[in-house]
Amino acid sequence: MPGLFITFEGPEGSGKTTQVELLAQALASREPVMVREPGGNELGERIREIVLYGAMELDAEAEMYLFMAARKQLISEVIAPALSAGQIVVADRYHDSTLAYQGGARGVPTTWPSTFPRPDVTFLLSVPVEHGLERLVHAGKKPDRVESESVEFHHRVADAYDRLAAAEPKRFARLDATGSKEQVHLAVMERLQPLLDALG
Ligand code: Z5A
Repeated sequence: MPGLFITFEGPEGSGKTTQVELLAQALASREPVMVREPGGNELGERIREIVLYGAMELDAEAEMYLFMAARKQLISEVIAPALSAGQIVVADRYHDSTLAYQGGARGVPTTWPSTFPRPDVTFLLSVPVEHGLERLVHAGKKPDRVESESVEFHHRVADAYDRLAAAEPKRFARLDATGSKEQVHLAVMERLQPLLDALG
């Protein structure tokens, strides 16, 4: 697909939302389309309520399908049309989150559906698990259902991300996210510059 598809991934508190916001400012003149998962449209926001804040016990595979259903709707409504029109799309989490959380950490068999566009570049923001969780405590964020999982769970997520990045070194840019927000942003822009130049 034409356009440029950029995704941000990483464990809790790795700074994805912060970097997405800095990138949105840097790319403002190109009017990028910004999305977050789960969410970004009506179905996604409703599923977000169920998977992150619902009180019901969710089967792990059912949880995976809910995340993926929200994603497919977002792809159809927003991501695919924007990429076809040559726009830049920036996503705060995408299918690698399902591969890392539901696949790597919960052990559900996962695949990449052929109808889900592959990102041109995926930034994996890497911070030690405990460091990321501490950031969220300091920020006063109330933990959701997934964030409330054990530290071991979050280590399995981080390990799964590392395996995904190692398997696709061309797509993934693994960045040390323990530096300042500005340092990480500079590294993001450095990696993106050739792709932005090619886009014109
Ligand atoms: N999930 C899933 O299981 N399967 C899926 O397919 C999908 C998602 C799509 C979404 O939660 C949850 O859904 C997520 C995975 C699961 N849950 N868990 N666990 P969310 O949307 O509510 O939040 P999140 O995506 O997990 O984001 P986060 O971890 O809460 O935060 P973040 O976006 O990585 O970080 P941040 O908000 O930019 O920064 C956190 C704090 O750190 C904040 O105070 C910043 O000011 C500070 N910060 C950021 N960068 C820095 C640097 N460089 N230095 C110092 N401080 C910093």
